[in-house]
Amino acid sequence: MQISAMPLGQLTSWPAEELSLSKLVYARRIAPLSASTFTELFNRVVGRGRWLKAKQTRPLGSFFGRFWFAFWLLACLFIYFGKLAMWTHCKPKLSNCEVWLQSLGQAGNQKCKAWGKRPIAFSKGWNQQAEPMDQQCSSQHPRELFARKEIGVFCQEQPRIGNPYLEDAFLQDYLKSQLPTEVFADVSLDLEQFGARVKDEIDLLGRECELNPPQLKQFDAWGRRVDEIITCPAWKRMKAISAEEGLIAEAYERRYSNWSRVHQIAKLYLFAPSSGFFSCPLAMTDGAAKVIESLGIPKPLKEVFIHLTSRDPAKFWTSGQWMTERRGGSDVARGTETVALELPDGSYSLHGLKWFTSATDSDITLTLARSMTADGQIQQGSKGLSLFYLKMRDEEGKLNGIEIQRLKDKLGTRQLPTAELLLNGAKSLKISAEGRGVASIVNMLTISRIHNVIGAVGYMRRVITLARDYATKREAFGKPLKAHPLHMQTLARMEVQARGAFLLMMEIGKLLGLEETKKDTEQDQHMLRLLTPVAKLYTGKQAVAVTSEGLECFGGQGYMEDTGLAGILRDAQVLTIWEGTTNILSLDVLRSLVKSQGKVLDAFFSTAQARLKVALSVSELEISVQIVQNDLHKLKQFTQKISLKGEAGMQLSARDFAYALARIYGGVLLLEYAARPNASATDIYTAQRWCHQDMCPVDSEDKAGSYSTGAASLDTSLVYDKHPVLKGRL
Ligand code: UCC
Repeated sequence: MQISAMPLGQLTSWPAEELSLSKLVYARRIAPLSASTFTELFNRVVGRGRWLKAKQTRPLGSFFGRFWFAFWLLACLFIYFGKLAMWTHCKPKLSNCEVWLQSLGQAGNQKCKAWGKRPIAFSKGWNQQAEPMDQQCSSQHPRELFARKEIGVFCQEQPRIGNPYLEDAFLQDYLKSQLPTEVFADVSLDLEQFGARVKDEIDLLGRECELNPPQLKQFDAWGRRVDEIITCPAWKRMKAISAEEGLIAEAYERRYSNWSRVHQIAKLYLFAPSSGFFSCPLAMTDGAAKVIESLGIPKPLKEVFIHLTSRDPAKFWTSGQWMTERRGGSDVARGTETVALELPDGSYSLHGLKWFTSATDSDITLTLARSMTADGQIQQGSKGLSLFYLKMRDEEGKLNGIEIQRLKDKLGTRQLPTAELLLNGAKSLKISAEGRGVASIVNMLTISRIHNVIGAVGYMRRVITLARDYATKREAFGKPLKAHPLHMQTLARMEVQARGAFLLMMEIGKLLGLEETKKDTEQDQHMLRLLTPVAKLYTGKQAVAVTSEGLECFGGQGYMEDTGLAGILRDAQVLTIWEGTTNILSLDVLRSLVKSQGKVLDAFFSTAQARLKVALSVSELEISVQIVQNDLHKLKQFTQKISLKGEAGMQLSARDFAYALARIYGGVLLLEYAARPNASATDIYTAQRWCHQDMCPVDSEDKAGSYSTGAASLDTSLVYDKHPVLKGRL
């Protein structure tokens, strides 16, 4: 009789000769037997049953019986002690084990079977707690333990963020050292509460935005053109949160006078890396509010300004910034083809194609176009461009003479609806003087470039926070990563970069706050003009370098999309591109020099020297101060030498020149910060490490001949080595 066909209830009534250990064990596996039934049957088989009987009847023929008995006994012992060993081995380790491998959006496919239990609470974001492993361990039926073999018992604990304000000692100390006491008390409380919201709510929403990118629905079911951008609920929630938290309002209410910008920037810095790139529409919204304010809030824009700076989610509007057309994202003056036809009521109808428009679900936008005269004439170049304001949709929700051609397929920032738009009679208002479009929109550019800096520093901080946490959880070569000095050195270098970038960001925030409350000096104005492109280009590049280094800190997991880590690098890459590439911003630094007739540089040198003097009072900083002073001297000499060659002659060195400004000023800020009365040994060490890099690359490259006569043509020959272009064939 087959055991599988045998009713289990009849097992006890079976004659002992027909029972065997294998049948018994099999019976136990397919259905639980009570302990007493099992013992009775076992005794029958092993004790008084078949084996004894066989011994009496076939004393020599019992060999196979003994063999099977010994085999099954050993097997049972092996299984029992194996289980015990595994349980004692893994239980303490797994008690904190969370589900690193459980995939976002792929529940059921990648299940952590650490203690044999398959379904584990599926988490979409970094912060959702997976079920603690010891609970899983204790509730398992023994037969499920075998399932564990499929993936083993180890699950890496995942890196997490806590409250980003409370985890950021440098931010807290900085604010405490800079803000007036009562302002600090308010701001600190607000940031702590906001930090908790970032950790518990915003970060998860940000991840949801990443997993549910926007979609374009061009037609409805009946063939009507609708051009609807469908965004996920989390994206919409970000808009409401931005209003509630006053992420734009704070800067324009100015309740802390010139410190309001510092407060807003600190908040945006906590927000940006968790925001699912809602930081982008906020950057443009801030920029639009700034443009409108700098125009004196003209009557037709009064309501718009109220919406842009509202704390009420129902009233809050976001703005776009449409500058890029097919001919140019950098060379806006020559690349803009869009024309504006004046209508009888004084408004304008826009016609053109905008090639990249970010956050195209915004409520309003600012854009550039060329006014066309009644006889169809338009003026080319920068002087032909004016600035226009328009609403995306009319009161009924219909698009305002706009067709959404497609959404852009991007490397990163996939959370963000970036579109290609056809303007086919979009009704708009001209808000700048005729031909002053670029000069007017640069107010917006300045603000969105500052937001770019905030995003860059925010991403650096985020990847370091995660890597730092991971270094306590991940073991390699018998100890946690944090016990490996080489790993700590790598993280420390990232930290130094992030701190220098942070001080550049906050310095700009301070200067902007002074400008907006009319407390600034002429020197401050020059510094703001100069430092904005310098910080944008430098921190953008460093964000890519630091996030790339940061991904390495997680090994292969850093390269995985479902960990959420890979997206940090993809997203950071945009920071060097939009709002002006590194070279365009280097040229903007030159523009600021030329336009101010060198006054921005005078302001730079005198401010740097004055601030360095403060640092000289601390003996540990002496050598570093000397390094920076030497570099300042070299930079000054280089400037005098190169200025003789004129603007064109300076272009070849523009990037290295901007880097020198960034590194030297970063050094000045770190040294001054490290020299304050309550500075820590870490502050001093940070300043020393920063000053250890090549602070004045423009000097070293000059000495290496990079800007010499012939260097440009040698560069071209190198790039087009044996290429037809060098032989004039292309
Ligand atoms: O739109 C984009 C994406 C939006 C998303 C933003 C989110 C970021 C936040 C991230 C958060 C994490 S990307 C597209 C951005 N496009 C650009 O950045 C354009 C890049 N190109 C430039 O910057 C060029 O250098 C241009 C467009 C400024 C060059 O134009 P022109 O007309 O050739 O330049 P001109 O003739 O030198 O300057 C025209 C006027 C002059 O003033 P006037 O006429 O009074 O002499 C300049 O002094 O504009 C003035 N000007 C400036 N003023 C030019 N640049 C500046 C400046 N930076 N600051 C002050």
